[in-house]
Amino acid sequence: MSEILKSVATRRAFLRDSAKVALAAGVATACKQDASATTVRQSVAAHPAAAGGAHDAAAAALANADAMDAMHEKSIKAFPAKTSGKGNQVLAPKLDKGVKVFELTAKKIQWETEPGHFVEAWAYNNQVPGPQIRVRQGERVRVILHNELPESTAVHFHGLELPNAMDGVPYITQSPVKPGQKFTYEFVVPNAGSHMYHSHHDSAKQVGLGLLGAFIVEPRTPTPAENVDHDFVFVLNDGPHGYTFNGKSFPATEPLVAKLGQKIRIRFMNEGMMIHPMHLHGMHMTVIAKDGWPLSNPWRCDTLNVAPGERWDVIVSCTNPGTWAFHCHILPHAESEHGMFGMVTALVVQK
Ligand SMILES: [Cu+2]
Repeated sequence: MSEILKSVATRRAFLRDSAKVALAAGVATACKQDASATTVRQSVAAHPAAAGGAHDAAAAALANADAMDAMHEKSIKAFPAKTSGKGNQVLAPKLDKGVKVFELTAKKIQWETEPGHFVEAWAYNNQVPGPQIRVRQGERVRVILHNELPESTAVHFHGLELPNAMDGVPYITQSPVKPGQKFTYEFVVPNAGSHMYHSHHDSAKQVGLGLLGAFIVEPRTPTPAENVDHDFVFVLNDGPHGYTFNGKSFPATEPLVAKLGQKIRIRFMNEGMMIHPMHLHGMHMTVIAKDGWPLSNPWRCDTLNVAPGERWDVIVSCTNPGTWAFHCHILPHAESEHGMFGMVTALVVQK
């Protein structure tokens, strides 16, 4: 026993005097007493080192934060980033004896969703979303579809209560429109509201790749909702092009710009396969229509869930100046450790 204690004391003295801390590991043995000696030595030796370690950890955390913040700042500073191609452009009809004629050509193109990021798109008239069709309730409309795709296709007018033969669903209401063929849809526009048109053939692929667009029907008799300063269409998608607003991902999404005191209308349309709770900072939204149908009791919210196929119309009174984040609140659709991306834009209320 005394031999052991002596040995420990000797070791303690040695370790205290030793400038070479690294030796401690080699000195430790299987003996309990040796282990406690090592513990004492370690607590003595570790004390000055601990302060330095904390310093290093804080410096490393700061360096990490700086690197991550720089990526976030870069993506936000790039907004609104320029890309080639713009979707949802209003298509002017040709008039044929009182009929409004719209021609849609479906074909494969390259589409830039964010700077430098090109994807294969299947598009109407070389844009994603396809051109915006805007008509009035009761007008006669002809839509001529030209298929230049490598697959059959068809156009469904989503939300319009059309005669059956015009509903655009292959093998339910018509034959598929084969590559190289065309098909003519013609009808009197029955119901007003925010509607859509899209492929209804191999649609998980074709709509995901861009065969979609807004079909907006102004009511026969304008309502107070039509009396706004800006009317924005917001088509959401989440297919192979990523998380997009009107065919673009942040920072290439377009900001909504209004002046203080103005009233804006936003028409959300979800052409994707997931829900997207749209969240506006700084001001609330007043929901005025669902799937084109005016609500008898408009209600307010700041987060509006938009499910696949749904359209929601909201009014925002721009009472709060500034640049306000406006994004999908399923956060992996909007932000990563590299910064914001996908379903993010801003409402800019200018003084
Ligand atoms: Cu989302």
